[in-house]
Amino acid sequence: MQGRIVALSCGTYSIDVDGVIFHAPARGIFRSRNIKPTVGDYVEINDNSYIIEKVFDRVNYLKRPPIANIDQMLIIESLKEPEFSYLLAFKYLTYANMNNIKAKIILTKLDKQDDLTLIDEIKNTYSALGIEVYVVSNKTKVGLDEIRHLFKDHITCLIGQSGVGKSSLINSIDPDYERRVNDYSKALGRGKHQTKEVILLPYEGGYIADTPGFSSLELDLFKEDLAQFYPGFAEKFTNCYYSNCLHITENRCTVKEALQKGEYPQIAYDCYLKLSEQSIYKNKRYER
Ligand SMILES: Nc1nc2c(ncn2[C@@H]2O[C@H](COP(=O)(O)OP(=O)(O)OP(=O)(O)O)[C@@H](O)[C@H]2O)c(=O)[nH]1
Ligand SMILES: [Mg+2]
Ligand SMILES: [Zn+2]
Repeated sequence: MQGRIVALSCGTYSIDVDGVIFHAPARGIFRSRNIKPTVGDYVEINDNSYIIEKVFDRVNYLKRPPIANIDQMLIIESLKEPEFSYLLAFKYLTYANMNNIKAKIILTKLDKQDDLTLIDEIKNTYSALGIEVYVVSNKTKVGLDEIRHLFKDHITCLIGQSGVGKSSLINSIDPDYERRVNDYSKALGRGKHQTKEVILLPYEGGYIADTPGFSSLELDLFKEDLAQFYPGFAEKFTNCYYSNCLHITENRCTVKEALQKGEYPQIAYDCYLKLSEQSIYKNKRYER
């Protein structure tokens, strides 16, 4: 029989076969072939031994958080505790583009943020790049009705640092899930890493993946990947004069031309410069 891995705990996989959950280990052979069945994988289970025998080809695979076959990423950022970070949002968006996954942004903790100009600025910046931004409060429940439709028939991965309210968001849209949540620690300046494992929860004909939060430092992107996959760069990149253009010091760069004409948001470009500066070259040949 065939099904989808929805959880992995202590070496045992939970597999959803037409709505019934089976628990199964993986065949030892996978390790030697360097295949590690992952949450999201579509697999074949032996009807007698209940062991996972085959992992079907993946549409995509993320190393961080470990998950396969998702068709949308919802980037979760809180407006306060922790503060909204453009850098992090742009990093996640680049990561989504690299993996050919559509992404949208959900801002949480609206109840904690009085600065509506910040929300407008965030919305304007991303709408100029064709990226949708939704604003919710898991406390007052404002904005939740506007996001429910996003999940229908999709396999959605929630991604964002610890404490932003990923698990809270799942509880808000379906209180039956009772996902455990933990306080944001003001002393530590971050969440307390409540969610430890990736899990797929069935919702509206699809699944929502709750995932452990991780910080910006734990997601490494190379300079070349940023230059190619940064939001809004894809179409322009191919038209730059240099095929390995980093859109920084080069002449005849279509990204910089768009920026000068006001067609590319300055905030986005400033974050690009910072992210590029923080990252290293994939190809040593280009080091200058
Ligand atoms: N005021 C307010 N608090 C919220 C909101 N959303 C989440 N929280 C609180 O933020 C804290 C962290 O929420 P979690 O849902 O555990 O965050 P998470 O993103 O799942 O964190 P990890 O599992 O550690 O990655 C909890 O104390 C929640 O009650 C919101 O919209 N408003
Ligand atoms: Mg969580
Ligand atoms: Zn360029």
